[in-house]
Amino acid sequence: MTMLRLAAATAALTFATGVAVAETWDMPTPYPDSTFHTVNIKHFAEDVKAATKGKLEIKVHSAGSLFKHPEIKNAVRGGQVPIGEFFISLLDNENAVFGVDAVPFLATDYAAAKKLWAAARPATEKLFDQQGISILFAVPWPPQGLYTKRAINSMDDLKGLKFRANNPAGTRLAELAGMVPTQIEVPDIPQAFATGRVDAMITSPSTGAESKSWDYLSHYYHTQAWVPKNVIVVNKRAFQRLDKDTQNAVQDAAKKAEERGWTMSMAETDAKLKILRDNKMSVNDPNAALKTGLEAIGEKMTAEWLKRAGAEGEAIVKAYRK
Ligand code: PCA
Repeated sequence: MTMLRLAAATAALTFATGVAVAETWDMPTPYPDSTFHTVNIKHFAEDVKAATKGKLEIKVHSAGSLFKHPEIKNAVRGGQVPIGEFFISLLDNENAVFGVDAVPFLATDYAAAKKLWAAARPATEKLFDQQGISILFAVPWPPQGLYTKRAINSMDDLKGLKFRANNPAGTRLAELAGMVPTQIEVPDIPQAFATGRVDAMITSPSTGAESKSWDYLSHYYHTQAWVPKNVIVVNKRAFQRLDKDTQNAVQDAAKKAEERGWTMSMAETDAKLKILRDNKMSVNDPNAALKTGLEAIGEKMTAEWLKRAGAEGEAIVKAYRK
């Protein structure tokens, strides 16, 4: 008998005798293992395993290895997997509410991001609920900055650049700045720059450092343009199938993971800016021309977002600005 058959036989036996059966949940995530989000999620999985004494094991499949990033939400929705992580603003085209944290310059630091999440969470939960999905926790990336191959002193310097986007808001920003956007996932960044498909991006110091941006880029501008989030969601039916104790263990671990994740994120900016500097990237604040130019795009995109998000969007922004 092979080990696999033996394991299957043991599981069946355990089931037959009525002793709780260990369950494994496959969890697709989009980002590499060294990303702090992935580290946090693995910690979450360990907490769940310990609290349930191994009854529920969450197996993390990082870097889009089980499902590609754009497919993860629907994989959870359809029950192909019970749990998953994705970049919430990726769904901006499905419903503008999902894109509120990627509106440039609406919320640019952690305190604002926290307020914005509190304002947007109820509407976000409602939308997911209609799809049979519940939110377990959400964790922000550090504020987003601009990476380029040469000095950018004005909005004109951006014109014509091939811009790596990671959501519809990035695509729109590129268009408004006269750049040419291409959607590229984090694990594919080094290759996309190396082959010349793109030559600029806006992302966190975390992703720039993890992607070794100094190998193909030279300048980073700390624009702190927005603080976008990843969400970790479960399929409601899969969650309801768990016994009460296991459900509680998952929810407790999720609560801890959300707190830990925000703390980890806040520590990232300084740590990863140092890595960029250590690797001879030029790290600077944007000059006045670049800053005001990007802010003008932010204002335009805020107006566009409010229009798309309608009354629901207005309520979110009102609650946020209160
Ligand atoms: N890194 C991810 C999402 C935002 C970030 O900082 C990315 O670049 O796609």
